[in-house]
Order: sequence, then C-alpha cells, then structure tokens
Amino acid sequence: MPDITTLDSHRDTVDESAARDAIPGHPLGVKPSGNALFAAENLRSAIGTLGLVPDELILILLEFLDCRSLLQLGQTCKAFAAFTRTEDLWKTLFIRSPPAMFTWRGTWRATYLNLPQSKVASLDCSSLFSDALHRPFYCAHISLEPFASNIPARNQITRLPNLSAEEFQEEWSDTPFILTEPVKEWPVYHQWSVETLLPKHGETLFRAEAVDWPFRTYVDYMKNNSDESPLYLFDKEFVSKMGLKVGPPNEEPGTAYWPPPCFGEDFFSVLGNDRPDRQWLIIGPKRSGSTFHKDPNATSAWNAVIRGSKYWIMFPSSSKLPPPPGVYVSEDQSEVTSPLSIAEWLLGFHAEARRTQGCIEGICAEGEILHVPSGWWHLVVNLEPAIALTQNFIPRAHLTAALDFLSNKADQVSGFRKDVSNPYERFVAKMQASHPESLQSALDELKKKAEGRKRKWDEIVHGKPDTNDANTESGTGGFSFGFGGDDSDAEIP
Ligand SMILES: O=C(O)CCC(=O)C(=O)O
Ligand SMILES: [Fe+2]
Repeated sequence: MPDITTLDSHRDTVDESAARDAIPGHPLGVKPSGNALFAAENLRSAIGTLGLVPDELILILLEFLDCRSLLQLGQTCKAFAAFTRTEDLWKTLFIRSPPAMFTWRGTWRATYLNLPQSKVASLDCSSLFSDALHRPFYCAHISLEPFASNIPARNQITRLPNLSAEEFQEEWSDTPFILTEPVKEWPVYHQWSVETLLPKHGETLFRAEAVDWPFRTYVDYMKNNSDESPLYLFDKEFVSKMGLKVGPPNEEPGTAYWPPPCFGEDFFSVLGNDRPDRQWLIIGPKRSGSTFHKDPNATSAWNAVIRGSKYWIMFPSSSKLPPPPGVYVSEDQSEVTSPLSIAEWLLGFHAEARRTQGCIEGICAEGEILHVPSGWWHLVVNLEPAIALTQNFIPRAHLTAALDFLSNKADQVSGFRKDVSNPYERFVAKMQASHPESLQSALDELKKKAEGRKRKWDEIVHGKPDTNDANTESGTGGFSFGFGGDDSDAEIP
C-alpha cells in the first residue's frame, strides 16, 4: 500500500500532485500521520504520558532542552530518537552558540555534534506516523518545476532586451519586467561562479541570515544540505569584502558591474554614506529564496541573476487589494506574517495565487535582471544554485511613495545606521539642496494625498457633503467604501 502523504486531499491540485512525484522515503522511515490508521504497530505508544500531547507541542517543548538533554531523551525510545533529531532544534542550538571551528557535515545535528555521517546511527522508525516530523522532509524534496512552469499567458512577466531611461520613467516604473541584455555586459557575469570565487574568497566571511561563515563553509553547506528553508547568503558588505569596483566602465576602470542606466538616478544617493542599506550579494542552493515581502522604505529594486535561475511570483499592493493568498498583514501593515516556508506556500497557496487578479510570474534566468516596482509583493525561489546581485533605489516615479513612507511610517523605516537620526528630515534637506524641483512636485503630490485622506476621513465621520453626484448612494451620512480612483485612503488617520 502506498503511503498516505497528506490527509487534506481536498486541497490537492495538479501542481501539488506533480510536485510530490518522486519524493524519496524519509531517512528514518517516518510516515505521515494518516498511515497510523491501518498500522499494526505505533512507536508513539512508547512515549508515555507525553502521548497526550500533540506532536507540534512536543517539538515546542523540546526547544527548551539543551544538547545533553536532547541526546539523553533521544536514547529513551525510537519515537523520541526521531523527535530529537528534528533539524530545527539543532539549527537553533548551533546559532545560539556557534562552535568556534566546525566542519559542515550535511545536517545541523551532525555539524553541532561534529559527527561524520558514518558515525550517525541509522534508525528504523517506519512505525512512527507524524506529519510534524514528516512535513519538513517532504517540503525539502518537492519538485519546484510544476510551480514554475505552465505560467498562464496573462501572468507572464514582460521580457525585453533593454529599456532607455525615458522608457523606464514614462512607462515601466510601476511594472515588473525582465531585461535580457544588460547583465551580459557585466564582467562578473563572465567571471563569477561558486568555483571561481572559492580560491580568492574561500576564507572571506559572508553573512548568511544569523551567521557569518567563511565562503568555503557556505559552499559545503550549499552542496550538501536537506533543509526545508536553506540558509541564504545575503551580504550587504560584499563590495568592500571582495574589493570590488562598481560603476560604468568608462568611469570606473576594472569595474565589476554597474546598475543598468535605464533605472536612472537613485534619489537615496543624495544621502551619501547616510543612506540606508542598498545592495546585497545573494547566494543560495536550489530551494533557497525569499518569502513574500515588500522591499524596504518603499524602494524599487533590481535583481540580477549571475548564475542559476529564480522563479518570481509578484502582486501589486494598494489599500484596496488584499495581500497575496496565504499572507497576513497587521492593520498598519507594519507586520507581515507569512508563517509558511516557501515550499508550504507553494503547496498550499500557489494554485489560488495563480488565479488571483494581479498575479505576475516569471523565471529570471542566468544573465537576466528583474525589476521590482516600489510596493510590490514578491516571493522568490532559486530553481538552481544561484548567485545574484540586488540593489534598491528610489526612481523619480516613486519619490512621493518614498517620502510618504519615511514621513508617515517612520516606525517601519529600516536599513539606516543607528546614528542616522530623522531620516525623513535629512532626506528632504538633501533633496532640497540638490533636486529642489523634483522634491517640490513630490511634496505637492504628497500634500494632495494627505488632503484626500482627510477628506475621506471626514466623509466617514461626518458623512458625505450633500451633492447631486450620481455616485452618491444615499446623500448625506451614507457610509461607503471604494472611494475614488486613487489610493489615497491607504492610511486613514
Ligand atoms: O533573490 C532573492 O531571493 C530575492 C531578494 C529580494 O527580494 C530582496 O532582496 O528584497
Ligand atoms: Fe525583495
């Protein structure tokens, strides 16, 4: 009898069934919970009173144990052996107290315990039935291809060879697109791969989430891990760490890369060294990626794939649109809860997202660059081991959005050095000195937006003024949603 892989089969979709084809067996033999129904034996019966507690809660309780206690508990029975091998427990222990020197050994547990794989005891837990233990393994092995293929024509991200700065500003600043030409001119496109970077930067420390690892160690990790959400190298100091020169080749001899001219001026550059973080080197294995988010400070971004390829799924945002399926946002939008890993989101929400209006999808291949407009939601997953560069910027078309964010969402502003106080005032002062006209028109636009918000607030509180407007449903006092065409009801004070 085949394993029952999931109980909620009503959610099954074409994507889901194709994605789970050819998933190997769990290394300990653990099976999904549904299989317990017809099983003659169940290893869980050995865990005593804790049998009353759901698996998810057992895993939470185990988070309170240190290494010694986990090892001791793991020796009491096969079920606890399986529970205490949960990789997330060992990843947390590792990150909490990273060993000074270590060798990556394929799993967080083996690495933390410094156990060669040959010394890791094998265990037969084929009579243990647990979704909580099986799910991370299952998610780490689903095929990504079904999600990244058969993209409906209406969802396809536009692909273009290149754009001029005028075309970008006039027509494309609000639209995701992929350019196929500019990156192919960059020296790094011709020079960089994991192998070519190793000799020079093997010992260079790069940031990967909560850890700083020598590149060589990270490459060992990339090549040999089974994490559901692989550790992602995301380093903002790479230019200085790697001694790179950045800028157009006619201005910067020996340059490594340069922002494609079509994106035009980046207004955050008026802040000089006081600007917020703007550029990152991104390296990760297949399946690594970024869960749904919007980029910081209402900036736009470009993301250039040097090696590998990335699947992108994106949604526009406005006060009238809900967040993407499976994403939950607090009322002031300051907190985004995307409780699911990328794989879980793909399994649970991709099909619905694909049908949702506004959904845009595409694959950014090696040597291509993708534009993320200010405010757009995006989820990104590497379809192959990938090296990418990304840069955030404020184009002319989104200066108002950035000013709005810096002034009205001051608590959500991020990426500035701690000693840079009052980013909004600083930015306005620098813009006043260098681009007074652009600033003035953006501030005028912002003022109009604020007046629109106030008018709508007054309409809600005091009712609409009596008008003969055919759109007015009930004359005065009527409460109505869906005001005018603009987005100025974004934040009613
Ligand atoms: O390449 C990726 O994972 C996407 C990165 C991204 O969205 C970001 O840097 O904001
Ligand atoms: Fe992003």
